[in-house]
Amino acid sequence: TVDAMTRRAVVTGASSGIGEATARALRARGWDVVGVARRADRLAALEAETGVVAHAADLTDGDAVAALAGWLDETGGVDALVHVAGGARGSDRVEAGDPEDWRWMFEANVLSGQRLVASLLPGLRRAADAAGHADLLFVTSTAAQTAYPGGGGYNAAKAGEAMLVHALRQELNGEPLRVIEIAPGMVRTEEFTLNRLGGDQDAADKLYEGVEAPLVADDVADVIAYALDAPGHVNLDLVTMRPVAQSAQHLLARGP
Ligand code: 8X3
Repeated sequence: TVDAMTRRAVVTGASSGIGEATARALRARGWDVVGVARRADRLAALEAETGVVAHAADLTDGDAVAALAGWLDETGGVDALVHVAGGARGSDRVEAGDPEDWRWMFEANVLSGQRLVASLLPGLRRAADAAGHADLLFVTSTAAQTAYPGGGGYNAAKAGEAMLVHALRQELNGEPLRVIEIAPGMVRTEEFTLNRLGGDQDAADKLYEGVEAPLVADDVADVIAYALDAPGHVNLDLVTMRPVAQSAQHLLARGP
């Protein structure tokens, strides 16, 4: 039986990186967690280890997102949507951008967020009625705030996602629904930069070279958990977080 006091979070992007770390962190703090990603094998391993319930789904598929919402409703509802899935493809100048990369980035970062809101909001509203509040948390990026050469497609997509979040918070004004944005700067995860650079490990390593302590996924997961566990009237609108060595998007201290 589901404990009526236990809150339940859906974490997207749960197969790796910040999403996986967040699923683990919430679980460790007593949340029921549903982990969503495409890679069913990785989710199954996470489920076996942590009790995070695996739900394989492709967020670019509207039917799959609607099915996720239906399944949540039938199995105890949802108190928090934690949308971490997303990412970057390519670091080309705007003039050389690959339209497929750009399309993927808008799908992954902007449209998937809209789909999740459209499908999960009714269930989140029911949870808020029962529990006092419910939450929608989005992991954007400092790339949503400051552009950089080679960032055009990702900057545009993440800024688009951030604007979706800002509009949503205003639309939900007056309802007990918190809309939270966490914007991390340089985080070293296994896959983010590797995916962006088409699997070029050397180039990925170079990006972090000499940076003494980039953020790690657990750092972001801790802040997400804090935001969700904060008293229900407290909304962390926007948390921008960077490693100390990165005092601005372009000001990165590198050691020898
Ligand atoms: C990733 C941060 O600085 O690589 O979201 O764009 S950055």
